[in-house]
Amino acid sequence: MIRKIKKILVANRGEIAVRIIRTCKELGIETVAVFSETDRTALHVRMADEAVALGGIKSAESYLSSEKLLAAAKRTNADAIHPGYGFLSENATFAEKVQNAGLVFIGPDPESIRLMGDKTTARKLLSGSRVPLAPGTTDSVSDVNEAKKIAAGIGFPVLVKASAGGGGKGMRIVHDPADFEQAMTASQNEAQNAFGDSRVYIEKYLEGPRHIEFQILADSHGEVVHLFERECSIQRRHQKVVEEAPSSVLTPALREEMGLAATEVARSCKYKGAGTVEFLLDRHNRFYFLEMNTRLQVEHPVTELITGLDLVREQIRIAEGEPLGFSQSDLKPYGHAIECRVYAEDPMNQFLPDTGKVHLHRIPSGPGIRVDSGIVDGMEVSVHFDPMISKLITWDVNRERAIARMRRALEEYSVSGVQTTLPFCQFVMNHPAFISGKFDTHFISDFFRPDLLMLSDSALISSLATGALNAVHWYERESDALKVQSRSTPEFSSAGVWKIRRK
Ligand code: MV4
Repeated sequence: MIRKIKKILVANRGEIAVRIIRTCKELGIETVAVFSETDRTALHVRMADEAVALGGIKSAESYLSSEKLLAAAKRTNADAIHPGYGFLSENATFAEKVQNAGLVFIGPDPESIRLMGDKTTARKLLSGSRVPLAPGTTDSVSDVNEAKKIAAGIGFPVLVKASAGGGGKGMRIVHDPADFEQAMTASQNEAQNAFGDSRVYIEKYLEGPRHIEFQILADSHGEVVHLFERECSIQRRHQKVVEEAPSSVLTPALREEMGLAATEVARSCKYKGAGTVEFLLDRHNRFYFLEMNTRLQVEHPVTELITGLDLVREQIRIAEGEPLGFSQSDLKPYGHAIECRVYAEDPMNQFLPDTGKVHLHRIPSGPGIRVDSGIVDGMEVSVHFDPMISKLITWDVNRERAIARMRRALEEYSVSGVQTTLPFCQFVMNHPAFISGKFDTHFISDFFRPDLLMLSDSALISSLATGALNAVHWYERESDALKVQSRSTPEFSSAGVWKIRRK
């Protein structure tokens, strides 16, 4: 069934909302932005054809409110909702509500989200298949003494993971049986707080693995393809910082084998849309399924650059019921792409988030450079949302040249007003372990110390400028407070819907 989508409500903010709006424009699809009180002047709001104020400052009262989002969609006559990533993107109940309201949810069906959202259900589903799982339980464990016996059977070290989790939340490594009980309780508590679900399960802890994930696309006619892998081993606090495609350790044979496993995972849950299958790869090139993310991911651009596809376009076409326009054998990766995430975090100070006004955001350009950002000069990075400022992606014909291009791009990049991970990205691009391709998920703890940051001239100047600007703006803010009351925002009607007049 082909159902043309004419208007999409983008239930997100920042760079991913901007990213989705861009593709919609190219496809001639109208867009509706939504925004919280503090995002009134944000880029995604300016770029959309219409914008609806959700009210509220915190996520819970804005981008996480399914009622407000559905009301906004109804009011603007949108026929589909794109959830982006984060927020409600992997919330099966939200997907269900969207469908029940007669709207298209741009993503998989609620059943697929639910199946993969529960990590034990996913493991159970795949336990009889050819997809290799990390050794461990396929059910959650509740009795501590029984769980301890199971852990001993698996062999320490083990990981206690949250059944409702993913992304490392609630996870505890246990090396010594004596620490098991405490770790399990901690994991259960963290899971209860984060997901409202205290169930945990046990896996063998694989040491020094690489995190390799496969992008898949599945249409509503049962066709599934994979778009090769992304290497995502460079992370801290389970937050990726540098990703690349392809991985420098996969042989064509291993790529094919893992790709096949990834498509099998997608088939097992009757997947539809764009999704990602995460694997761990050990030193002996054995791979294990970890989890499936049922959304578009932050790092999707590296896949776009090596395949030439627009993943948001594919998502929309699939949601319209169109068959995939290509088969696996049509897909050939070309060249190499690297993504550096630019966060408002201080690499000199344990990557603590830095909030404040981004006075100046000067982005690099030229051959093979892509910058995805939702930031405009003068925008505030607040405590309410993710502190990611942008994603800098470079492409070139091979890895060595993509790295050289990234170094050049990082030199051109400057942000003032907040500390950023830019100097850290420079550190990675110049590190022998990264350059040789011989690194794993422990890269940062193994190799990084703040005193190894070599601030380039431009980074130093930018850092000094940041300090100076902060002083000036601190002073201005004090006098600003007096003017605020008389300032109006004429571009918004009190009704909350803002129609942009074009031409
Ligand atoms: C693991 C693992 C080792 N063994 N599972 C992290 C995020 C989530 N997707 C699963 N993760 C991991 N699961 C087994 N059985 C290693 C990771 C992992 C990791 C663990 C500790 C510190 C940093 C890490 C970075 C990436 C992956």
